[in-house]
Amino acid sequence: MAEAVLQVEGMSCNHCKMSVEKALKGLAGVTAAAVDLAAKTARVTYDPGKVTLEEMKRAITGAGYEVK
Ligand SMILES: [Cu+2]
Repeated sequence: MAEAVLQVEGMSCNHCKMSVEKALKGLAGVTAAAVDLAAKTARVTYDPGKVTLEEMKRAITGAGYEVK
């Protein structure tokens, strides 16, 4: 398992936090996703053999947020 911290822009409330976490957890290979609203980060635990950072970024962008 690997861990990554993504910088996510555009999250303003708890709903945003849940949307981003849900988008990440919907990816095969992501085992955990935790958003810190104040820090604007998403900490992701994932299997690098199953999912890439690019795919995570695309999932977040697809949910309507921006990854820095
Ligand atoms: Cu929101």
